[in-house]
Amino acid sequence: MTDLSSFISDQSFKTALQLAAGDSILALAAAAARISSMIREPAASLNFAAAQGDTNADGDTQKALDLICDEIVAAGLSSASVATYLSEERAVPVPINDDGMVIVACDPLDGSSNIDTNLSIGTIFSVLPAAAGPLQSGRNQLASGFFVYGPQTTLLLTMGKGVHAFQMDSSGVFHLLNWVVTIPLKTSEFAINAANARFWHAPAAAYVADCVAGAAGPRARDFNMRWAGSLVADSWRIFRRGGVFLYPGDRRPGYNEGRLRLVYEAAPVAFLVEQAGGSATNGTCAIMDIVPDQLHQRVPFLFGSGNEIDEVVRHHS
Ligand code: FDP
Repeated sequence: MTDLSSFISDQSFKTALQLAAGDSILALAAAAARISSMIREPAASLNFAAAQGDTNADGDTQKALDLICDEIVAAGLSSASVATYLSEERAVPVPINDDGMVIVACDPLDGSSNIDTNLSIGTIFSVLPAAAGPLQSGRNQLASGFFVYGPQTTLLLTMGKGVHAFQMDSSGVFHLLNWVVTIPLKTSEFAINAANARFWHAPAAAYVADCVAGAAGPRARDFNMRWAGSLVADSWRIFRRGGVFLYPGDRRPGYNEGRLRLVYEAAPVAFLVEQAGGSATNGTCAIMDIVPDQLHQRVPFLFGSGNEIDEVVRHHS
């Protein structure tokens, strides 16, 4: 089986930027292996879920594990050609190496409200050229991916030539899976936090109403709903069997632009989604085309099977 290190060597990267991106992916994989083994330690999980009393730049309460994972990722990146680390847990960009070639943007622990429920959590990352500064369009990404710490520890990775899936073995090595990662165009499964239905704007409300109406409604078929409440878990399922994920903006205070962060959540997942043949939008614009104004800005995030995202976009136009 091909391991991640051989897989990256096999890409025959030539430019310093490509080599730096490859090194940063290996550094992230080493950090993910550490995180994965740490969260499997007995008796630790409840402490990991303890709130630290602080909030991050976006107002979320930080858990102990959020901060530990952030430290592990930042420390791991110091050995790679990384100029700057952008993290959900840090208010401002963190300089790493003066001569680093790339920026790594990261949500070190996505789905942290699931830590003490033994559901999948993960680490999301985006690798960007350092020369263009911290606020760049997702189209500039050299690589992106996410690790899932679930029943298996896995990685979905793109470097702009399709999406590749890896699974970690017991010694912390990631092995390439024999899986052509493509998101089917058609699906009958959607994911949204339906508890917010009364706050949704008309396009999301209308799309979901059509799905819920099922065979008797305008879509003329029955739909199923899944919501893990962990972006990495919901995303993995969509890469595996199709579906749509919707976190639209809504009328709750602070949720005008939804909940998910553009730079280190939506853009890296959108890069994977497009590379797997799916679509990712804020309703009117491809996520990959949005240039951030701020490091921690939120974005309505609607992605998944192409035909359904077309339908979602139709409701926005
Ligand atoms: P979490 O706050 O637990 O880290 O990234 C934010 C996120 O989880 C996503 O993983 C998840 O999709 C979403 O928030 C869940 O939001 P709701 O609790 O509003 O459903």
